[in-house]
Amino acid sequence: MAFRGICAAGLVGAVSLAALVAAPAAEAKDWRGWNIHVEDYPVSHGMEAFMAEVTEKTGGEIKGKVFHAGVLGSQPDAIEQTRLGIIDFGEFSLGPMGQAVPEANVVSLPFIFKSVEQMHRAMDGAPGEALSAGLEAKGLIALGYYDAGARSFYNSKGPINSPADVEGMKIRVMNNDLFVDMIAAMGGNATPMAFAEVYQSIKTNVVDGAENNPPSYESTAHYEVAPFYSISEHLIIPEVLAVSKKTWETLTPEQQEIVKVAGKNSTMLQRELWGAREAKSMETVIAGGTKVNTVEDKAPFQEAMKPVYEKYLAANPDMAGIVELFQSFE
Ligand code: BDP
Repeated sequence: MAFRGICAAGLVGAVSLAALVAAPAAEAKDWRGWNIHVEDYPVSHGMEAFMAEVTEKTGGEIKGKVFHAGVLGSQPDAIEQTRLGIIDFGEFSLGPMGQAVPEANVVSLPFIFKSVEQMHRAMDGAPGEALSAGLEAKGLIALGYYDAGARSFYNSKGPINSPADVEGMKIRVMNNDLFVDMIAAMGGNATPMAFAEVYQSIKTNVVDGAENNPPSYESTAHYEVAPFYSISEHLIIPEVLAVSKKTWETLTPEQQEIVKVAGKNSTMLQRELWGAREAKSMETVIAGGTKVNTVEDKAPFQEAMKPVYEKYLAANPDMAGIVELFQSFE
């Protein structure tokens, strides 16, 4: 009892001393940022630039660290933790986001965008605003939409040229029922799986392949175990740099403005870096032995996706307007 009393007294002493030393300055914020990618990746450079600008412009009131390579957990878990404010910010694919934010699923519909350029215009315009509103309703403040190019199929068996080539294949997909339906519509078997497990799963034939953009195919070394890359570009899924609404609400209006501007600047930087990395990644995988083929006729793939759209709209009739908004955006 006496011992505890001394400890308690010591603690009180330490606390009041700290309070005196820290005196008038506001408590500095120390943010944790989630990132799934390795340090040398366009997303990672964008996030580092964002954090550096926020720290500089707030005069150190907001500091933080970006945790790369998914060390803070898988993407679906990180989305939840950011919504709860356990993680302060992150850069997420809108693919797995669809499970939490219904609006996000619109950009996971195969072939919803006509091109990456159209995707950028849409995300910077009214469709992007509709999406940001959906994200905010689920506890995430969107600061900018990063580029993730287009996703294509790759596997260990052979080139894919038509949906029939996917038939019977085991394909890893991101965690979202829509992608399971997408593979099923071609007669394949989809396995939702964490990004970190894909390399080993292809290597040990748990799955035959997966699908992703060239930088992710290259940076994860998936090309070593799945050397057939077939340019199908069936998904163009933007990504979002987002701050937890819980964290956002602790900021002063001035700090919020700084964070917003830094988010926009980092988005421009990331999009610039993306194009160069895509080209470099293609060179790397080809030098590493990847056989690349381009799907000449995408129409059969688009045709095969009709039931995916129908099922999605039947289950989410309230999303019809936003699907139309994205499709009609020039
Ligand atoms: C990459 C995305 C990343 C996803 C990953 C995946 O940038 O957010 O986690 O694909 O397939 O292109 O899981």
